[in-house]
This record gives sequence, structure tokens and C-alpha cells, in this order.
Amino acid sequence: MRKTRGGIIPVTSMTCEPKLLRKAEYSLSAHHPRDWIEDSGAEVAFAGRSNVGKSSAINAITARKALARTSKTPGRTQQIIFFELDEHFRLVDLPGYGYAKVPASLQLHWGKTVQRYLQERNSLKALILPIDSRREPTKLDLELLDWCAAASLRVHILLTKCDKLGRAKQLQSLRDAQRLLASMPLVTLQLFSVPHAIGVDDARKRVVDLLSDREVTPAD
Ligand SMILES: Nc1nc2c(ncn2[C@@H]2O[C@H](COP(=O)(O)OP(=O)(O)O)[C@@H](O)[C@H]2O)c(=O)[nH]1
Ligand SMILES: [Mg+2]
Repeated sequence: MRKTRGGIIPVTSMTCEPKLLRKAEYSLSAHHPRDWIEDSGAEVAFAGRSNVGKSSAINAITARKALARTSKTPGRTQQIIFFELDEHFRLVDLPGYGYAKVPASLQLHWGKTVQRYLQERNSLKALILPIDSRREPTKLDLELLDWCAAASLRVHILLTKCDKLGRAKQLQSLRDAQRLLASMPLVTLQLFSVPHAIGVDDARKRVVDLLSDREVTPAD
């Protein structure tokens, strides 16, 4: 809720302007739910396999080179990281999954924390799920997608690192993913590359629509 001259209006009627993305500021990193930012306003979280390009996507979408740390070493981001666009809107970088070198106890802690975040977070409007355009979605990607479908949570998939594919293979990757996800009405997807700036503007539009709770239809 926010106060206006006319009284109090529900936050869901607020619109996130695209220019707000550039205002993203690191807010805090949390190992434990007690450290999360207050659950008000609206946020979109980036989930997915370690090293798939989550942090790079956040940097590209906010046009900020080093906002979210990117790493060649998978599994470095072990906390839930909050970035504030303003006092109402946030982006969230979730810990990556599926990195075998992380101790099992820590994997378990991550899993539990992320699960709790997904289940409890009222301000969570949607997930952005980067999946490597050169690979099939992993078992964990598909489990997460099933979970989101059951929870009626929107998901926007970025088929990342598509600069590593020629045009024909890019389109093939897009078609394969569309076919695989055809039965999931709340899932949209697109090609994405940071170095070639493919799909970055589309991803920005999608993020602000999702933050604004606007009905979104697949662009493709
Ligand atoms: N070629 C290419 N490399 C990328 C792209 N996005 C990320 N990477 C690289 O993939 C590695 C992991 O990226 P990062 O954003 O840290 O992944 P995260 O673990 O999912 O947050 C880094 O070396 C990035 O530079 C992309 O679109 N194209
Ligand atoms: Mg990361």
C-alpha cells in the first residue's frame, strides 16, 4: 500500500516505469528469511541453474555492468540478493541450483530457503528463469516450472548465451522450448544474449510488465 493525496491505493495498481530499471541499487544479501526486505510492493526474482547467466541478465536488464556479481565459478552466489528499483519495486537474485561442488548441507539450506521464499513471498510477482539456449532444461528447471504452474506463478524464460548459436540453431532452440512448454499458459520465453544484446529490450519490457502485474501475452 502507498499513501497518495487521494488516500491509500493498493500497490498492485502501480506501474513500474522502464526507466526505473536503471535505478537499481544493491540493497542486501540474506542467508535467512529474517533478513529479507519487508514483504511489500512488488518484486521479480531470477532463478535457475548456477552459471546459466542470472547475474549477467540482471546487469543487462538494469544496464548496470556490475550490479549483480557475475562469475566464471558457478555457485558463488549463495544468498538471496535484493536490488531495489525504488521503495516499491525490486529485483531479486536467487541462489543457483545444481552445482555439484557445493556441500550437500549447504545445498539443502539453499533449497529450503528458496522454497520458503517462493511459497511465502507475497510481493513476488513472477520468476525470470534463464535456461542455457544450447541445452535442454534440467530436471530441476522442469521441477521449478511445475511448481510455479501449481502455484499460478508467472515465469518468463530467457534462453541465454544464444550468441553461441547460429541463427538457425537459435530459432530451433526457441521452437524446441516453445513446444516443451506449450502446455504451461503462464510461461513466456525469448532468446537472450548479453554480449550481442539480443532480447535485452524485450526482457526489460517483460520485467516491468510483470512488476506492474500487467497481463502479459507471449510476444513470440
Ligand atoms: N557468451 C555468453 N556468456 C554469458 C552470457 N551470459 C552470461 N555469460 C557468462 O556465463 C558465466 C556465468 O554468468 P553469471 O551471470 O555469473 O551466471 P549465474 O551463476 O547464473 O549468475 C559468466 O562467465 C558470464 O560472462 C551470454 O549471454 N553470452
Ligand atoms: Mg549469479
